[in-house]
Amino acid sequence: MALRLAIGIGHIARAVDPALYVEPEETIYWRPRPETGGPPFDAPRFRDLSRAEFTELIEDGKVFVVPEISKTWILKDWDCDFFQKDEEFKHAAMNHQYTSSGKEQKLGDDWQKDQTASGAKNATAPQVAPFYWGIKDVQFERRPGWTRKMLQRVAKSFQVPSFMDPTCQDDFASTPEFWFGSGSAGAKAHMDSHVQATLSVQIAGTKRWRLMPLRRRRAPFLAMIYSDGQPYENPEGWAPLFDITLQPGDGLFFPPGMVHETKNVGDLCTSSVTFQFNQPYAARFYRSFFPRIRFTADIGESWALIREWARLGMSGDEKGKGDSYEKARQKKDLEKHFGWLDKDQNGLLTLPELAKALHSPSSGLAWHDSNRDGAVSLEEFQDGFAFWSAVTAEAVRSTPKEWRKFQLFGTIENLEDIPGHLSKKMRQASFQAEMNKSPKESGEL
Ligand SMILES: O=C(O)CCC(=O)C(=O)O
Ligand SMILES: [Fe+2]
Repeated sequence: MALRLAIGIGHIARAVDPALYVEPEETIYWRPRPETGGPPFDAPRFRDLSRAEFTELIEDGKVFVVPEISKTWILKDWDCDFFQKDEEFKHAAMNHQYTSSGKEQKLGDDWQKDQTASGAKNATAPQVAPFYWGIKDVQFERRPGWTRKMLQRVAKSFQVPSFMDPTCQDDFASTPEFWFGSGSAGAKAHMDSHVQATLSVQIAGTKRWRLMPLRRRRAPFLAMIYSDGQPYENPEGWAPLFDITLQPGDGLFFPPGMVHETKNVGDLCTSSVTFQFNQPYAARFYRSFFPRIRFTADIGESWALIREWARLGMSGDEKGKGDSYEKARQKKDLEKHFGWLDKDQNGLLTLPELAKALHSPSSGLAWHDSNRDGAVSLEEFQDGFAFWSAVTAEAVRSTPKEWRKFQLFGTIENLEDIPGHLSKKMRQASFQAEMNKSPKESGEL
């Protein structure tokens, strides 16, 4: 460790050597305004966002509410009674979360008074199980009463706000899921695996959301730690950073990697819809918090995406093994690749130049553009690449040998497919490894 530190000091002006890098303080990064007191925070509310302001907020992974987002939408009137009585939708099956009764519940059934326990082992958590209609999945699976026409109807019932990229229309149209519940129903704290930012629009009733970003890690995890209800039981505890109450018409935006819990407030049956969107990605958030992102299996689907951004599409290291910071920084391939991308040879990579190598050029730009001047210099590329490479190498190196293969691309499609007994062993080993790290070491990777 001493050696790495000494090497690092040569580059102290660029605190990107993972051995020295400190992730942002959560309470400072996400506080709505500099003068805001301690957490939990309410979300800032924005009524007149420009496209540029919205892009910056999402790329940074910020949490915010846009009131009256659904003012002109057809679905703004789709409350619980609507779904129960609608001639088309009432035939569709939905899920009763956290229950395994096997009984197929239909939207048209008499479900609104159901108060089945959620089983949450936490006094402040939602104690009643909500209902979930994930009609987005009609694209991939058959369920009783589901038709593609239903999804098409949903697609015609919203409008992508003017501050969002028009391509989000297709994203919204392919990702909607509806949530319902009465009494103190709600979703137990969990993190979803998707890599995009999320928008939840409150349709009817009042709902309380509590959010906690994924936590800093001292050891890599290959087993999930943020599935439904699990955050209540992790050693780090459940410490929400945000506590937000949504009224009908409110749209809540939050980044990937955010643990969230919901709970109805009041007597009305709540109805809401959730969407994901691909433009933009939270690329600056991923860069700032990459050590914990790369050490947390729950957000593992982002690793391949980030690999492409960090490498600016450069081939090589297909398995994603990474390298030491110094070695990665000095790689000759970087200059070659940079020169190939830099069409006008002015020493700076701009969006159009990145478009030839990346699926999401703006994300590649956001990952590397530390000085936010809208272009990537060779030095920024070297820094952003070496940072990715070294954090990646550290995740692999500090994983017990027998499980290292799971850190590499191509070994297993989905970390969720690791068998339960092995997963449990891995989780215990990772928590143990964290406990064994001295506080002195914890500031480093
Ligand atoms: O709306 C809810 O109650 C839960 C939503 C949720 O978990 C999600 O949108 O990912
Ligand atoms: Fe969720």
